[in-house]
Amino acid sequence: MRLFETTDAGSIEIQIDEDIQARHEELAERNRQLFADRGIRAFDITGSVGAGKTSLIAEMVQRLSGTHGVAVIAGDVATTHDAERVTGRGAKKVLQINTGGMCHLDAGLIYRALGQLPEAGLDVLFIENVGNLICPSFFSLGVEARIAVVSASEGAHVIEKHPAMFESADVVVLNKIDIAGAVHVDLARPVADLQAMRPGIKVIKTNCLAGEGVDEVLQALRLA
Ligand SMILES: Nc1nc2c(ncn2[C@@H]2O[C@H](COP(=O)(O)OP(=O)(O)OP(=O)(O)O)[C@@H](O)[C@H]2O)c(=O)[nH]1
Ligand SMILES: [Mg+2]
Repeated sequence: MRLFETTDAGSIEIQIDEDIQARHEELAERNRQLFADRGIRAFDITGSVGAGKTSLIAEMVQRLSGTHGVAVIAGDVATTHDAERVTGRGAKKVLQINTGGMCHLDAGLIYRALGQLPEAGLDVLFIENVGNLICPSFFSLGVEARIAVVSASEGAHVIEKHPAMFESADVVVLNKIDIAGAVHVDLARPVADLQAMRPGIKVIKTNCLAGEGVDEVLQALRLA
């Protein structure tokens, strides 16, 4: 966004983008400090609508709940469906944020939700961002790592069409490998695009319905 102020001497551009971005970074830093103080390792799980974010989180929570104090914050425009799907997997707390229309979570929203988490006994927090590959990539939440989930049914060119998301990811999960053939997608293409964009980035193929590859995701996050 660009904002101009008109004076007798002409128009002056006010650097509103930079100011807003700097404010978001400050809020993210406050979260980062809070996570560090409370010994919580937090992860931002992003990806398109229906990519498999909730399915992956539910599988990870199930595997970790015996050894870790896990909490989940699920972000969606509306409904509590995702929080309900994760409930019963062993998390100590599951919260749902409804953005009411906003296409991403931000550090301020997360900070407010953190006030609802137990003060003690948590060491892992999974944050499911709102489903899309655009807005969430521009907002840091103050987490340790971002996991971008992309599914085979999003097509072979999804990586190159959404560079900001994949440039900001620390781990990429390529989900729904079981249906790649049915939707005529050769997974070699997104994998090659990722390696060209981010040489050496960890890319893990999963079938979250069957739980395949989930242990590898946990290893990549140094949770197993
Ligand atoms: N075939 C197949 N289906 C999957 C897989 N993972 C998830 N699904 C299905 O895909 C649909 C969407 O999965 P979700 O986990 O809800 O996806 P999401 O990214 O959380 O979706 P939003 O929160 O709406 O953005 C559900 O019907 C899942 O059962 C997979 O690996 N293979
Ligand atoms: Mg979901």
